[in-house]
Amino acid sequence: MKNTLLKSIGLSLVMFMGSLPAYSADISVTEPWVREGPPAARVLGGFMTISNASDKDDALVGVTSPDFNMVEMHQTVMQDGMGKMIPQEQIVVPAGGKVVLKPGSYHLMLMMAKRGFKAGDIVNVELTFQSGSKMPVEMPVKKGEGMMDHSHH
Ligand SMILES: [Cu+2]
Repeated sequence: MKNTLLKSIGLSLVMFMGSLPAYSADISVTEPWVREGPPAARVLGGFMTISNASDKDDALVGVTSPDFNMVEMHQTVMQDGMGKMIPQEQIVVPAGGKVVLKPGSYHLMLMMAKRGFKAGDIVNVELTFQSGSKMPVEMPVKKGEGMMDHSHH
């Protein structure tokens, strides 16, 4: 009884932290965040670092969110001096390495939002990997001036 309670508290903590491995000992997600958009924005960009401690390549192959009707994986590439977003079937997480999803590079495109989001809100997503593991991640919404939050007034 007591043990069960402790376990569920531990699980809640993992869910709350959002950056610890949940279902795979090898894959971990750190620094997840979603860039705040205009108040009526229905498309937002999501970013995180995904690390793979195993000796086999893995790949992010799917993302779902209860808060968005569609989530795609994109890569921003420069074409003719313009940033263009290319949909990706998967994002490889190399063995013993990591992939960084960040503005101007790989990112999650959270589309058809079911409600508005502002800085301080949380976007829940579930990541599916090629290895079959799934991982829930809580992504805090932040203002998007790089990694630093410079307030403009
Ligand atoms: Cu995009």
